[in-house]
Parts: sequence; C-alpha cells; structure tokens
Amino acid sequence: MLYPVESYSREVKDLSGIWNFKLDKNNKGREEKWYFEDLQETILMPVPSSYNDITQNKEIKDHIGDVWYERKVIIPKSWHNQRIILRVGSATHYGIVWVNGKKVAEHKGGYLPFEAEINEYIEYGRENRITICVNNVLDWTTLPPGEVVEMKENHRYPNGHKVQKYFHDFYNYAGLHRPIKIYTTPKIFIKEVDIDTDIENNDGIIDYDIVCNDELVHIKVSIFDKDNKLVGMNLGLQGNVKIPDAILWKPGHGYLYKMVIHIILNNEIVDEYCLNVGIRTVCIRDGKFLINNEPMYFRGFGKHEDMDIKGKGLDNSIIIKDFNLMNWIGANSFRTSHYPYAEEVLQVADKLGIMVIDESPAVGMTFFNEDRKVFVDERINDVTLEHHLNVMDELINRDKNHPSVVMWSVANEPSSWEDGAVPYFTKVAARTRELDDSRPMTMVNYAFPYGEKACKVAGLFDVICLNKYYSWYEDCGQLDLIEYQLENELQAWHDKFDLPIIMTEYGADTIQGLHSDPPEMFTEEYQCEMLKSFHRVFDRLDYVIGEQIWNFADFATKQGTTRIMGNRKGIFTRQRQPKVAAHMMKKRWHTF
Ligand code: GCB
Repeated sequence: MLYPVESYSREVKDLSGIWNFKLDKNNKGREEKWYFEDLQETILMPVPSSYNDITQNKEIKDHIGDVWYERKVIIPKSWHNQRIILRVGSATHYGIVWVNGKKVAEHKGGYLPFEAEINEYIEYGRENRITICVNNVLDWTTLPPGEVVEMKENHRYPNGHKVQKYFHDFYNYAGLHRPIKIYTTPKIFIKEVDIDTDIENNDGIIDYDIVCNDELVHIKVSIFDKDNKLVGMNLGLQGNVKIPDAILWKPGHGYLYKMVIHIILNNEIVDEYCLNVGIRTVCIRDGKFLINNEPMYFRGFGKHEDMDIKGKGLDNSIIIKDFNLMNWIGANSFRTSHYPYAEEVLQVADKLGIMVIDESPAVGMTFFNEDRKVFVDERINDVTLEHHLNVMDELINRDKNHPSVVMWSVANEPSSWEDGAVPYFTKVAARTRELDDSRPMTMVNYAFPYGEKACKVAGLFDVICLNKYYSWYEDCGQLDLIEYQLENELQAWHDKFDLPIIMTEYGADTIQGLHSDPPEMFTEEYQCEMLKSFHRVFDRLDYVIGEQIWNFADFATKQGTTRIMGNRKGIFTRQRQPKVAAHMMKKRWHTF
C-alpha cells in the first residue's frame, strides 16, 4: 500500500482535526447501527490522538470496547473521474469504517494503515459522513495479546466487573492515532512499488518492480538527485536504473534520490507517483552488521510513540524534537519498540540517516514469572499465528522501501523457551524471509541463556537482540554484579548461537532530580553507574554490535506498584528534558 502523496495526477485531503466522538458505554452501537445516522450526544475529539487522556472522564480513559468517531467531508465535484480512497493511518486496535452509513472497510491490528475505494458510496459536491468505530480490546488473537477478565461476584468484586489484562509494559492507548486521509488516483494507476538497491564499484543500482492495475501500460521511471538533476531513467514495469558515482545513504548521511514514476498513454502522463530512494546495502558478514560494506555499531534507544495528553497520537513537533535529541546525544539508531510507528517517523529517519529496527506489535507473549505457558491452544494459537503472519505482510509491504529500515524485528520477549514457540516462530521467520530477503531479521529476547528458560528459536534469525536489567529486577542495588553477570550471559548466548549481539534494552527507572551517593535505585547517579557498567562490557566484546538503552523517554504504562506515573527508564523525561545520564551518553556517543 503506497503512502498517499500529491502529484501531477493525485490529490490528498487530510482529515486531521476535531471529530465528533461518542463512548459506546454498553458496546451496543454496532447492534443499534449508530452508523446509519449522525451520532447523537457526542463530544469533541482531536484526530490524530489517543482519546484516553483528552477528557477528565475516567470512564473514557479506562473504557473496554468500542468508541465512535464521526466527521463530514465534502468531496469536490472535480474528483468525479478519479478513484477516491479513504485511508486510515491506524485504528487501535480494530476499526470499522462507514461512509454515508455503508460499510467500506474493516481492519484488525492497531498500528498499520488500511484503506478502501469509496467512489460508489459518496455524493460529489456534498457533505459525506464518515463514521469510524474503534475497538481497543486485546485478546489472545490480537497483537499485542491480552485477556478481558469478567469477574463473578465475590467479596472483592461486584458481578460483571471487567478488567482488560495485558502483559506488555506500555499503556493501552487507543483511538485514531494517525492521520485519516482521502486521496485520489486516476482510473489507471500505480498500485505498488518495490525497490531494492545495490552498489557496483562507484555506481548505485536501483532495482524496481512496479504493479499497475493495467498490465499494458507504458511506464517511465526517472531518478533525480537532490539538486533535481535527472541522473537516470528506464522504461517498463520492472528493471533497474544505474546511477553513476552514486551518493550512498548511510547512517548520519541520509542522502535521498527522488524516483518519479509515470504511466504514459498516447504521450500523456496518466498517473505520477514520487518516492524517495536511498541507495545502500545491508548485510551481516563475519559477525558484523554492514551498511555499504562498512561495519556499523548501533547507538541509540528503544522508543515509544508516547507523550502527554495525546498518548500515541502522531505529532510532528514531537517527531522532530525526538530526532533533534537523538542527533544531540549522538544516537544513530532506534527500535520501533513495540509496534510499527507511523510512516511519517520513518520518512524523517530516511532523511536524517537514522537506522531503524522495525518491530511488529508481537509483545507481551509471555507470563515471565509464572509457569503458565502461552504457546498453547487456549492462548497463542493458530489464529494468533495467522494474524501475526498477516501483520508481517502488512508491515513489510508498508515499510520495505525505507532505507532507514535496516532490520525487521518479529517480536519482543516471547516465551521463546517453550516448545510451542518453535513451530510458531519457524513460520514467522520463514514468512518474513520470504517477504524480504534484502534485510536481516531478529527477534528480541529477554536474556535467559541458561536452564529451562533458554531460548529455542534465536538461531532462526540473523542477529541476537537481548534485553536485561541487571541490578534492577534482580539483585536490586548491586551495581557491582553487572559486569560479571552481563559478560557471562553474553558469552553464553554467543557460544550457543554464534551470532552478533545487540543489547536492545538495559536501564534503570530514574526520577529526575533524585540524587544519592553512593548511588541508590531511582536516582540519577544509579542510572549513570548502571549504564557505565554495561558499557565497560560492551567495549571489550567484539561480537556486541550495538547498544540501545531502554528507554529514550519516560512513558505511560498501566498503573502498578513498580511504576511511578509510568515507566521512568527514560534518558529524557516524558517532556523530553535530559536527565544527567543524557549528558553522560552525549559524551560517550560523540566519541565513537
Ligand atoms: C522489558 C520490556 C519493556 C519494558 C522494560 C521494563 O523487558 O521489553 O517493554 O518496558 O522491560 O522497563 O521493564
């Protein structure tokens, strides 16, 4: 699915703004067909945004089930001969869309876009009503998974008391998190573009594969450099363009060429689609992660789409602020923990030359401390697997042309020690490889190298990504143990799988302004000392190819005794102010 862009032949209408909103208290709206007419007794709700923190109403914040959004839009008469597509950037976690009361689309999966051609449902030159029902329930068939538990009356709970349980550590924000757009294409149109790039001596090779809805069209592909100079051209649906003395895309230098694709009929341009292309190669060789055949060391963070008030709603100010902070601190990468981020984020990463580990929303597939298994029929089963495979399809289809995406991550910390995880991840890995063999892939593990919880699936992937919180969740306060434990554990993983390792999570909850010497947990000193101990080990092991601190910024979680207004492991506060550790990291990463 191509990102909607304006061009010679295409127009885009952004429906971001203030929509009508209604809480479906008893989850009756679908049955009562609320989409048939204007929603009654609505309140105002911004889009994009999570709805949870916008009002003072706890019922809205903690609602389990459906909510409804609605707005009117005029479709210009001049669009009469165009295809008209309604595109929802994301509906977390399940969305159904009606136009003028007729259902046009339905989608499961809260972090990827979906769209529908709506020509037959609209009236031109008039107001058209768009209604979107968004459901936030997590169960064992969704990613992330969850469980809605309905209590039977007892001394603690009244009858029917419901709780949405989930096993991941970020707040279950919901709503329309990304822009809703209407865009046009001509009737004969460019449907898909698949790009792969290579390097031959000093030349860049752009391989392309274009799909149109009509096979018999003439296609012209032109490549322009940053100064808008034509540097290459080719004809046909498939082929390649050679760029002599190409300027390569690489971390810190996000050089992008512009690819302009034309469908030509009788010497006329019928459709035009433009996209940015970065020329670069990615591969793993001799235990190194190579971009353009040069070894790369990942410096950066696991992040979240998260901020005050808007929750997970897309906000360009925050996107750019975060990239500015990454540049300030000397980071060259981040992981889209724990779900695909908005495409707008990847577009900026492309431009700035930041490496992205692009993660699926498969997080919280474990009970960690309990002996209950998750890869069993009554939990993560074939239906979940089918959805996971589908999510990988949608994710790779959406993000495959971004040079910044240098690796796929299929999941975060599943119970990879269970027997059931083996057939499951064998299929997920095979599908991912089949969809894209031009990038490495990984699965992020909680670092249990020994005993019953030793991972059974890491060997299916190209890089080992590990998360671990020495001296935090275990051996609290014992900073002096970190080096000993970390080195032993990393060595055990390396001995077993012989793959390069990125530490994708390590860190300590830190309340800005708390200090103690000697360092105590939650103080700024403790965060600094913990990070330093990890770094001493990374610096002496050459199979460690990256460090991504948990987390870039403090973020919202569900409430709990280990969370003080959210997870505080940020190097920056939730408002993006540096903690002491940020200044320390700036020194380390700028000397790499
Ligand atoms: C993890 C998870 C991450 C949590 C983090 C923590 O292992 O991957 O989602 O937020 O630990 O802070 O506990």
